[in-house]
Amino acid sequence: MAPRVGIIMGSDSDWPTMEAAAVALAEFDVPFEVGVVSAHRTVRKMVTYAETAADRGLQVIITGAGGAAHLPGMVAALTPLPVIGVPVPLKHLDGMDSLLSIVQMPAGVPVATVSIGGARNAGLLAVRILGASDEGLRKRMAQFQAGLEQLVAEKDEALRN
Ligand code: RP5
Repeated sequence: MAPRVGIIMGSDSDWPTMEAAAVALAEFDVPFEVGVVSAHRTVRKMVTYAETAADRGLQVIITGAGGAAHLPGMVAALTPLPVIGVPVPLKHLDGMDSLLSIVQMPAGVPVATVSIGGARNAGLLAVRILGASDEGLRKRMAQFQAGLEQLVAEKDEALRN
């Protein structure tokens, strides 16, 4: 199946954080591709990736980067597709540098920024975006949400017994 979501990250060192996005997409059987694309070390690759993504059939791009995390914003500037940004926490500054580098975009160039290290939510958000025009996925997301509610009810019950 052709990938509908692209997961890219600035370095292979981001993968332990970003893997959760892939896991979430796999749970919903959404085909995806994964790659390392750096805004600083592989500038031309980044431009080509972002500029060709829509024509290649991608519908959402999940981007993760740490530190001076310019990848999400640059990709958003180069593609009309929705871009989700994952601030990857590094050794210093607890990921605040990554978050602030990604979240404060200028008007006109949105990046849907999730929490520091929040790659699972990035995957789930991509499913929701696809689900807006895919009834099957939308129903599965509703079931997933019902499952969360059920889980909390069971934990609540267990606490009181
Ligand atoms: C960023 O620099 C990457 O996204 C990564 O989070 C960080 C460090 O990269 P490495 O030095 O581990 O390759 O561009």
